[in-house]
Amino acid sequence: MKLNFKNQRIVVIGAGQSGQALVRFLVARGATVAISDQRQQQQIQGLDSIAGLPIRFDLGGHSLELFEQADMVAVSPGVPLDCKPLQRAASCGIPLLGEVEIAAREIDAPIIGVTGTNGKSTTTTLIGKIMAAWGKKVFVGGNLGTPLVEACADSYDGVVVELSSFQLETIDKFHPEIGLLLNLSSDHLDRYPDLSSYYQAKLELFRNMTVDDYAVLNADDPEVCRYAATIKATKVWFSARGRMVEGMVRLGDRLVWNWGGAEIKLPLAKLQLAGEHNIENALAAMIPPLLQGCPAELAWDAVCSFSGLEHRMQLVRKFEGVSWYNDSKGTNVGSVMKSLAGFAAGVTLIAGGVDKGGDYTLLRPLLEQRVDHLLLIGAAAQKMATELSGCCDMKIVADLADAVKQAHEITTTGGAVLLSPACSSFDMFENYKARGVEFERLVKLLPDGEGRG
Ligand code: UMA
Ligand code: ADP
Repeated sequence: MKLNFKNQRIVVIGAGQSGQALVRFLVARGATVAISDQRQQQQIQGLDSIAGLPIRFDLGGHSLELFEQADMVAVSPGVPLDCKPLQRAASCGIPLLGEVEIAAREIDAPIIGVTGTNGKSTTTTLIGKIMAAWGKKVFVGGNLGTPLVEACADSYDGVVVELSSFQLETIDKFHPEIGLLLNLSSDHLDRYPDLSSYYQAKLELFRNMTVDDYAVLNADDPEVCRYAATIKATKVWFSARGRMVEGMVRLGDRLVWNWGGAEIKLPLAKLQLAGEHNIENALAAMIPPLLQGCPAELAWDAVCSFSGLEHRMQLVRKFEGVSWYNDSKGTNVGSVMKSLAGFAAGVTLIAGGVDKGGDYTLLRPLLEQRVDHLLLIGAAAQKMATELSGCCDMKIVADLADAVKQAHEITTTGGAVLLSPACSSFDMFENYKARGVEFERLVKLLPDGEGRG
């Protein structure tokens, strides 16, 4: 059901990408809009895009009376629901709706929602590539980068949206036709009191789905299997370890789609994306388009033509016999484990940033086997050093530039330097992309013939 915004007093909280997109959307629908952010104007990027609009700016802190007098508060994903202004609005009985909920009410096209702890962006992108190759006009966005509300400006055959737990916390009637849960492991414990609350936020994806909808689930993930019974949608499983017969399974050097009596086999060798985890992503991404009737060979060709997103295990440079990889999107312990698993030995790992409450000790076996040197940066450095003490040679360094300089000096020929932080970036950078861009810049500037002996 569409919401009526005409002459409604709406406060948008958070003036980042989602907040700015919400403002444009709400103003176009006749709402009386105020935007509120704890940061000062000069600290916020992109405000120019809404500067000329007839809205009230409440920057450098949240004015509580604004929240008390609103008809509705539109919530950016990065704003926790327990912050003071949202608590105040809630206590006044004012509805709090997230950007995804607001956007989805306006979208007529079938929605495919992708969540999980890791692999969301890659899988979302792959589904988008398949749909485009199939000739569909498709919107691809959400947590991936373009806020979902941008999809309301046009009409599409299909919408593929990456959904974070933050975005799913503030849904109400949001109802995708197909929902994917890729995996569940520890993340964002700086926002959630415990792991179960984080998992519950992810499971909100399925809350309004019925047996007429599809839930695409990972049969290899014990936590996903544990929660599957709570999901009402028809389950379609995938397994990179050949765990079941019906669904999308990897069997040896082939993937096999067994559904509705049909069996289709496709060759894995064509896949460009490296790593076991990307096989999981590829299997999962194939399912929604196939359920919608896309020819399997066409879909698989689209998956195989994709070589990966930036800031995920990207080879930046081979320099003086050392390979430098940017995995700035490795922002939790589980993703760093997958990234390290791709190396045999001889790694210098650069990690650290804002601690998200992850259990770094899970990294110990992989560090012992594959990492020679660990260079730690940012707010979490001391905590990581304590939890990982004795695994390998390790050092807390001043910042990313210092880490790159020292990595250049200590990494032996034939080895690799990997930026895979296991933390978010917000202590030192605008976001993970800015961190990855800076890493690449520093690596490309490394002087010939200096440093390593
Ligand atoms: N803010 C307040 N008050 C608060 C808290 C925050 O005013 O109490 C303000 C901040 O000062 C800041 C603004 O809120 O100016 C930022 O809002 P936001 O964090 O929601 O950021 P956006 O720019 O709108 O980006 C969001 C997602 N960010 C987060 O969820 C943290 C982006 O995901 C997403 O791409 C974008 O919407 C478009 O949909 C990024 C992310 O890090 C990639 N996501 C997390 C992750 O992947 O782990 C969940
Ligand atoms: P997300 O959007 O969920 O953060 P991405 O596709 O951006 O996921 O990948 C981020 C990092 O997570 C990658 O660099 C990789 O290390 C790891 N990763 C990707 N896919 C998976 C997966 N299916 N399982 C576990 N880790 C993964």
